[in-house]
Amino acid sequence: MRGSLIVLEGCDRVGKTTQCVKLIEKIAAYSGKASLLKFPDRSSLTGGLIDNYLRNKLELTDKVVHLLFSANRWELEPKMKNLLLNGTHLVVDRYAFSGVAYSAAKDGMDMEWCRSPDIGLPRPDLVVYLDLDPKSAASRIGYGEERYESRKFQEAVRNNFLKLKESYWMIVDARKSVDDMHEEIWDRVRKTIDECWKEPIEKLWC
Ligand code: DGP
Repeated sequence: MRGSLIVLEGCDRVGKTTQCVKLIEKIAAYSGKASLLKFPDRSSLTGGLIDNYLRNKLELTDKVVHLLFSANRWELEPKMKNLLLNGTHLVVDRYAFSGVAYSAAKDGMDMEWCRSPDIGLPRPDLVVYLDLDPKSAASRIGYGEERYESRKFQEAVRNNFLKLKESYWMIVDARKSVDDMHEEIWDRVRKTIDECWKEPIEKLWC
């Protein structure tokens, strides 16, 4: 039985990482093998460049940085596939949807162009999108430390995310308490785990 691929998405400071940690514990207790991945993976070669870019220590053109983020995901594609085929459930903190939503929020960046380098990555069985008004997110601890954390930019990112919504997405109101959100997410994730092993891993945007 293959594992399920669960992706958490959303703008900055909406609480994705907290939900990922709670979810991974729950999945591990429910069905054994579970792994948490995070994009960008700042530990790889491309991840080091991305980290410097996000902390405003390196300037790169928009198209170059977009392709770097995508390469950062492709670097982990063989590992993701192996884990899924070995029956490990994956919880992924950000994925190709962030790639499109953030890059296409920049002037002169076309959404279809932004989508193309990630075509063919493993398609998630479920995308959990945490939705929060950027005004509320801006009041959360640590906001504004990195490159993309400005209200206007986050508004554009949020609009883009909502354009990317597909049948395998669930939208969660991130104004709810951590525990209420977790319960809502877990209910859907459990159903996904129970169902998706019957289907092959699909390819994203193919
Ligand atoms: P995080 O480590 O989750 O705070 O993400 C770092 C920042 O990078 C965050 O502002 C979202 C942004 N980001 C994540 N993935 C991508 C991507 O593929 N492309 C672009 N342009 N930005 C991304």
